[in-house]
Amino acid sequence: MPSKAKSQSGSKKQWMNNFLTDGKSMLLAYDQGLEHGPSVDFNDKNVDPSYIMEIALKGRFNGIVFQKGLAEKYYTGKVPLILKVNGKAALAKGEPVSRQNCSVEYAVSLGAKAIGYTIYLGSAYEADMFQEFGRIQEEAHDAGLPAIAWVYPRGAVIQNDTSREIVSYAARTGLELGADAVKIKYTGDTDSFSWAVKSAGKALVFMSGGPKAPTDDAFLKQVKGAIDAGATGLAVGRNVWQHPDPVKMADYLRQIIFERKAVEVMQK
Ligand code: FBP
Repeated sequence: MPSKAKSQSGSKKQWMNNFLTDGKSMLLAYDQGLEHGPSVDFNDKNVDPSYIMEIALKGRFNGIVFQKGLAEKYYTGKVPLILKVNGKAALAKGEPVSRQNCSVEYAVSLGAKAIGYTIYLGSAYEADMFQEFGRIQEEAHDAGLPAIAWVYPRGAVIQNDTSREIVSYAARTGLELGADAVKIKYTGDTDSFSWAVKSAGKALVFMSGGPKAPTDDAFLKQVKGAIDAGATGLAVGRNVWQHPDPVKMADYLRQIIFERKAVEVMQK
């Protein structure tokens, strides 16, 4: 009995439709409490997941990324949910590995409209994550959900995780493993990021935000560079919810992503 995922292969289904506005997208990521620890990234305000849910709504984000515990206790259903089904903490040292902690079925029961999964490309454990993602992607498609892969090159063999060569390898890995969208780091300029976008083929490309940039303009220029390179959008966390006015930052991002404005001519 072929799975639904198999019977839909080759079809024109745009899996990411729930997260797109005119083909573009802006996602809010909030799994840093697990990934980095609360004392590294959070303050009195943004340690509260309800505050982030409010930013997602007021900032008109196309989606919010939560781990299952946050989704169970804080998700209000007003912004499409991407349920991250694996994750790791920052305390253990050595080659990175991130394993499944939530089933696709349970993610669906929490209201997920997409599944998120991190793959550490280059890690000694990459094969385990490739295999696990392969199964999860098929289960997600069977449930009618897209699978978004955070593809982060990491481990002792990775010298520079933002080089053209490595970021495009991450993008291609996501495509070949069946991701409907890949979340990758910015390479630093439009030309090199264009190659990563080409390498991702029909998998949509989301730029990962990274630590808070020193100025708004510095961050907005990266976003503009990624959009000019053909990225679908941005999946951002700290540069929004660490901002003193996250809704204003979301407005700047919308002007770049949806209106294609240059940073210099934006309404501020
Ligand atoms: P940021 O915009 O805050 O960088 O969030 C994007 C993200 O992918 C999060 O989903 C995740 O928690 C974090 O980055 C992982 O960061 P790291 O590069 O330290 O693994």
